[in-house]
Amino acid sequence: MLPLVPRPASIRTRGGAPFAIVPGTVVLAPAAAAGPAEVVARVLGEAAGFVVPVQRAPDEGSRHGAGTPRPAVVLTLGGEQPGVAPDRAREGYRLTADAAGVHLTSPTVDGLHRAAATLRQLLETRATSTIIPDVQIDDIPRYAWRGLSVDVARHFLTAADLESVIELLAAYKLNVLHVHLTDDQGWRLDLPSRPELVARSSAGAVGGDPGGAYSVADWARLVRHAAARGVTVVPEIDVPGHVNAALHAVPALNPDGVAPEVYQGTAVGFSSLRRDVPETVPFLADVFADLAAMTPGRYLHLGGDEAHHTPPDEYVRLVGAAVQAVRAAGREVVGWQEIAAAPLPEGTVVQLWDTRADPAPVVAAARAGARVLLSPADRVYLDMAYRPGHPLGLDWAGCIELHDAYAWDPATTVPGLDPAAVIGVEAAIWTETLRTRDDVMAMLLPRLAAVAEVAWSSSGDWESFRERVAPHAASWDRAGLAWYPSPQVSWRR
Ligand code: TNX
Repeated sequence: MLPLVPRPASIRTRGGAPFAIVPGTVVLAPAAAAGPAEVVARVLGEAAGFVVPVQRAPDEGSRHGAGTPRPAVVLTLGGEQPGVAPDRAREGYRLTADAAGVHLTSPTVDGLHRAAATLRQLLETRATSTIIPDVQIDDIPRYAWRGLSVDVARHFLTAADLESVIELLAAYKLNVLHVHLTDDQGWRLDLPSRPELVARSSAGAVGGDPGGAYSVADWARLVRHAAARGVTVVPEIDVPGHVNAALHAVPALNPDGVAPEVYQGTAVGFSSLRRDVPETVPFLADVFADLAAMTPGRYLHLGGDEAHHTPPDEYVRLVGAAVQAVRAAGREVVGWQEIAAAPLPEGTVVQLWDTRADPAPVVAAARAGARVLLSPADRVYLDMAYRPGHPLGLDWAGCIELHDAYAWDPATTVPGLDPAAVIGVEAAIWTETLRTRDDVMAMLLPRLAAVAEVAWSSSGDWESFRERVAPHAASWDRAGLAWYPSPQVSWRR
């Protein structure tokens, strides 16, 4: 059994001679696939201990021509799969290896990134790091949206920390990094139109810990880093609740013009924007316009959760104003499940999280044309402790061991929800109790690998997963990533 996570749709091992990386091995790719080709070359080079260069592929169709006698890993764009939904087919890929060469084929660059992730696991989780077995892998994701939401507001993570999170996402074929940039405790992204937000509200964090924020240049680098691995960044500005940092930085957002103190606790639901304050709507327009200008991609996330101090009618009007700001910036809306109470444009992504709440409004929103992103807290809130007494994490949604994160089916988890409305699965990690990169990694690993398989693979098999994931510990160790040695797996390091 090849130790691949998430499990590919089809693996045929053929028992012939393997491909060996030797001095002289090259990566061949057309110019359009230079991104994944660089990733593949780096992975091969690290496994082999010498530099593997990238060369521009000769014209399509002539790749076995006289000009390429050297052992090669060849990337090709093509191989459309007719009859498969385009949002899934675009990331499908084929990987074949034999003694003569390795071929990665996908209709898109993103799909070549997924193929590269498979190739990387074939090298890093097996005993001989320079040999690829004689194999044909045909693979396609179950869901188009496979993400992780990271809270950098309660505790700050540096851009370098987030870059290592992006590496991890790419390694497990996750394609969305959702960044929860603002909350009561801090505002973490500098916006050119509103410099006072970061100037006044980024220094602190929960418990009086040091804060921080991303500059415009940091953010641009982060977005590029993600794109170079086939990962899309979805930034979240959380309104109309979770806004104490904004109210602190911008006194005019307060009805009496008086800014509240900075907040370093962990309560939720006490702050709110106000529709009758004249500054509110221009503020929403500015922040979402800046966010759109700074971030490529289709979506902006406007939060919308836990606005316990916003009267229901005002909540609907404020979410409406935020939706308008996102649309005016040319983007589509993502919001936490509470936004289902407001009228939403067709195609809005509603992110379900609160497994204690009645899902009926989300089911109704889906019937009216919304798509649903599944983040059920009792399965994928990776800030929940692994077990009672675990030194990190919360437990309001229960403890989540590796098996709990793995053993659920997105198609049946919400009663009454049309499975066709599910756009995907997103894990989340909130940082009230997590202060460092190691804290975050030790909560993500190994559970993020389990969620990745739920989101990518069409059927679950726990016994197979626990065997396949075991040797991944060795690559986490080599990469210097903290992880939790769940007793549910016989780890191999
Ligand atoms: C709920 S999930 C929250 C966050 C907390 C988290 C802690 C959501 C949309 N809101 O504000 O950080 O629980 O697990």
